[in-house]
Amino acid sequence: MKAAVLNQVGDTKLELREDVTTADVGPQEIRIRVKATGVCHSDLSAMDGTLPALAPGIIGHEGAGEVVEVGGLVTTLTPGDHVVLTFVAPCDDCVNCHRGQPHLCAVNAIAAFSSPRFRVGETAVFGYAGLGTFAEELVVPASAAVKIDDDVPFEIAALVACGVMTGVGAVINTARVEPGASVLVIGCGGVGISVIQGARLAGAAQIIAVDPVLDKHETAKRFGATHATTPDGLAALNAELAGNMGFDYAFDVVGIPATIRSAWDNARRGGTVVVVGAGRADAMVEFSAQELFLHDKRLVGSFYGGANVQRDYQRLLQLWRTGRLDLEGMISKRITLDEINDGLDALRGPGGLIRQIVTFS
Ligand code: CXF
Ligand code: ZN
Repeated sequence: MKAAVLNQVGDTKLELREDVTTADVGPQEIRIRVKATGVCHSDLSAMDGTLPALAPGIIGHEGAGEVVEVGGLVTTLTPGDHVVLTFVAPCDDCVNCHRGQPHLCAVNAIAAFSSPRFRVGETAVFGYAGLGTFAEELVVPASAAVKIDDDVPFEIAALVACGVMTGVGAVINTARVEPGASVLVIGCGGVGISVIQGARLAGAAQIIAVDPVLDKHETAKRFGATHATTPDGLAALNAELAGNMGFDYAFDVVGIPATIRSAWDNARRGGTVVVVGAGRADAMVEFSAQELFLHDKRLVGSFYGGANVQRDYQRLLQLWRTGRLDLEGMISKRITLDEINDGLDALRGPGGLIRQIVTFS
């Protein structure tokens, strides 16, 4: 089958190959034919070493498709089912799953680093984050797929698998923003736009979008931002809207020290700072010991929007069905797998793209 292979971490191009094969389907696994996958910033982060990934590998982690084969012990899915994938396949039997935090289950994520599920000839090829959706097919644990209704377009379903779950989940699961709140969102890519949509759903009174790219300001407003500015303009908006006291909630959706620090600085005393951006392991952020206690802020991380995928995918798609979550509007461009390197280049550039979706026939 066809897949886009990352030969080495550090490569800026993927190699399109026709001779990639998948592992056989194990008793608890399923084979998926990928129908749509988003191009997410974390795919670039896998390529450049910002986030951990093994090479050779197939990246892509925001996908939806159709079940084409199930292992002998799988009772939850059957061939023909339409599914949204998850890069955190819960094992259902670890402390995190038992305490109701399946998004923190590391069992299958760790396994993905030791059990490659693709091959090229005799060479083992890893799937990024336990998936690898830049391929026509993949084999995953059955719990990496959540069944959805057949009438949901695959490109809409794919968006839910990473960006929308991560962004909306950060607002409703992690921060639990309440009606009337003021919400600052730093970074307006696919996840940032999803945070903005989540804040709108939660009834935030003010949603302040920050991005250096001017094109993204109108986009942010289309999805619910009440104000938009460049990083340089943030201090003036803090003064105008909050009397320099800061906002109730501040979301960093970039993941670099400067933006995390800016989220902290622009949250009010007693407010909540949420780090959603996926940063480097060696990027350090400084806080003084005094400000950490004196400002009485909650500083929280949000991984995968605190997802319980069996509950939340359905919930997000219901919000889409009833017109409360705009997913169509998040698709900037449709491309084919053959065009993936152009798509990655476009995402590296400064443009206002929210999501490019790779569709498969
Ligand atoms: C990432 C987090 C690390 C694994 C891949 C997905 N989240 C969002 O893109
Ligand atoms: Zn992602």
